[in-house]
Amino acid sequence: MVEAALSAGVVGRAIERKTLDVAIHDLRDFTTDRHRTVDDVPFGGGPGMVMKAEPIFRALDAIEATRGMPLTVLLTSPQGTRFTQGEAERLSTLAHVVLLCGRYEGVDERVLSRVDAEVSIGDYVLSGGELPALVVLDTVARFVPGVVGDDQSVAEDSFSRGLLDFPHYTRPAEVGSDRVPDVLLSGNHAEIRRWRRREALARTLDRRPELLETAVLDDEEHQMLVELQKGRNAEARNGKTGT
Ligand code: JD8
Repeated sequence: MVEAALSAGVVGRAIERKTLDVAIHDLRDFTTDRHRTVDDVPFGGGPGMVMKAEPIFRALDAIEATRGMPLTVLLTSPQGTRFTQGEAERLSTLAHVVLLCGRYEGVDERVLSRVDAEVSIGDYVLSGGELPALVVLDTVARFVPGVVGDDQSVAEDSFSRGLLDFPHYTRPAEVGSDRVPDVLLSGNHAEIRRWRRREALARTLDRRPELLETAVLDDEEHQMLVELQKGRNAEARNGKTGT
């Protein structure tokens, strides 16, 4: 599952080019019994199985020995603190990060003695930590210089600015009767930039208003936001009175 995901796309190509160094480790390779057992029944009883601590400790020891310190260990878990764009940027500056993925009901609590942080990608239940680990890796990798072809586009990525993205269009200029906004065909790049900033603000106000509390806006964007809010308030009033 992890190998397949890492062979594709921007991150896959960065690994091929050696811009990113990613290794996958199978916890079963760090077991000592004939059945390569990584899980066991929970103390105290109950349904499901728990990941054993020792294979995880042996795997971390081996990674430390072969790849060296300093090493930051993250455990993907529904109990983790929410993984964000800001956290991804911070992780991208670290020399070496281990993403520990569990399965079953989770890992033996004593594994946490070797874990620097528990991260969750969101409030929904997945069946294991591999998809979250891939999400974290993909997001962090984009901040590593050279992974994304255009550094400019990383800096402008919508969540790095704290806003939703503006609408995108490509050819043809007309699909049925649905036309691309004239401004995008105008060749007026100052106008296009202004339109995109206003659209990004309008969408954020409409769909994710809480993002505006922490978004970094310049004076012109603040002014745009004030105008958009006036427009919305007017609409709300007219809605009430039926005008
Ligand atoms: C790691 C095992 C499955 C979780 C019983 C289903 C992250 N945002 C997230 N949602 N789910 C996970 C996640 C789920 C995991 C493991 C991460 C290891 N499971 C368990 C508890 C309930 N099963 C996650 N990050």
